[in-house]
Amino acid sequence: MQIRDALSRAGDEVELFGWVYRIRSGKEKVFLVLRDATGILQCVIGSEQAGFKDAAGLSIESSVRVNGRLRVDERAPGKVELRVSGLEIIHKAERFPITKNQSAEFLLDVRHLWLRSRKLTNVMRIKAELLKLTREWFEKNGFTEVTPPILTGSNCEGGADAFPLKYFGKKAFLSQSAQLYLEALIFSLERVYSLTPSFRAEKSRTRRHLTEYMHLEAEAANCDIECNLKIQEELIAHVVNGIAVNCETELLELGRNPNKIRVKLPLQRLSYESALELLEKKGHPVEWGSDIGSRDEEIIMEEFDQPIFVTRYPRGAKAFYMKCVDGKHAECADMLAPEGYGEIIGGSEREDSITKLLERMKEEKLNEKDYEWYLDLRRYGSVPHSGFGLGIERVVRWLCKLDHIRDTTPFPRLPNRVTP
Ligand code: NSS
Repeated sequence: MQIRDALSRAGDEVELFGWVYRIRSGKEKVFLVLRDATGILQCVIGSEQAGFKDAAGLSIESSVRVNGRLRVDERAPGKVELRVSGLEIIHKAERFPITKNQSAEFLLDVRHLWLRSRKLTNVMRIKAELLKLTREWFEKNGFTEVTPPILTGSNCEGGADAFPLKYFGKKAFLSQSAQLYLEALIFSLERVYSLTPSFRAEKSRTRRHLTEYMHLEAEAANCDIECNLKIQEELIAHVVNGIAVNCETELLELGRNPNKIRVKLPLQRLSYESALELLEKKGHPVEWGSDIGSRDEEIIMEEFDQPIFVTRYPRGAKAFYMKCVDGKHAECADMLAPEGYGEIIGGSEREDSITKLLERMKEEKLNEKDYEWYLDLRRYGSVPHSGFGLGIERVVRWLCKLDHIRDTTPFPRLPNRVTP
């Protein structure tokens, strides 16, 4: 039996497996708080029991099997405790290196052990629910899941932060985005999505950049920017509102009020120019033509308690594949999360004319040869289409109200860290 079930079975005789989460021993009794994947439970062993001495000698994180009778006890966490009549020690742990108040760097060094903490356990559960709800939404809405490559010869988001690698004497990279491949796949499947790791060699040490992250991307044929934003809104509302219900316990334990994250549609839209006006008013002027940086987004989002879209950035500030409008802007939008969290989605309508695409590639000094196959997509039955990429860890950080993105993923990859 697991602990969650045991908590509602007062009066029953049960057997449980767990790790020692806390231990307090006295002359008469040993109090063991055990944890398993589902919760924590107080277990009491009296001095009259055969296992009393063994229990008193246990250490934090030892693994044990216990049996006995459950009874109501108002003072116990969960208000139920186990009166132990039998104890089997599976492994007596060495002295556990993690104690209270340790530095963030130390906790990263022992990440493989720190993953056992309540905080990270709750975060990983919320992340799993996010992935489940995401797939659920796409499957219900006619999208087919596809598996684009991670090793690539064609950069999607520009060379500066791509990880290069040796590939049998040729130049290759770790994928920054599956987008170009998803664009190829809409010509057969029309609506596709993928969930893959993306890699960014970002040297900037911010609280929202990982060098490896989970990238959820979607692409749809016959879909303009309006259709694109509608897909994003509905997806985010389904996922976030689902988490507010399905992960209530985990959110509360993380100190997050589930009602605070609920998304109400439609999301507000702010043009790039209005965003600049807001920044100017708040004493953070940004020059027209520049991208809106991390800090700027945080400042903008202090003003909102729902996610918003910032639309139509200057085309020079964005990637080559975005459709241009009015000669100046790109038909794109970033979704920013509230409470200062900033960008969680980047999306756009794609340039479907080969002539215009080639012009933009020239401007960006991209080598046509590297994108020959991609240009073919505009030669054979080109179609208006759109897509977007959502950073899974960015969304988890917002929902779990985490200070740093490193705690959204089991083994964070940061500029100064590839182990454990
Ligand atoms: O660079 S993006 O804004 N856009 C793309 O890569 C498009 N090619 C996606 C597409 O249209 N298919 O990245 C998309 C999202 C962005 O909004 C963030 O939420 C997330 O990917 N992202 C990151 N998350 C964590 N760490 C890093 N370094 C990171 N970079 C982007």
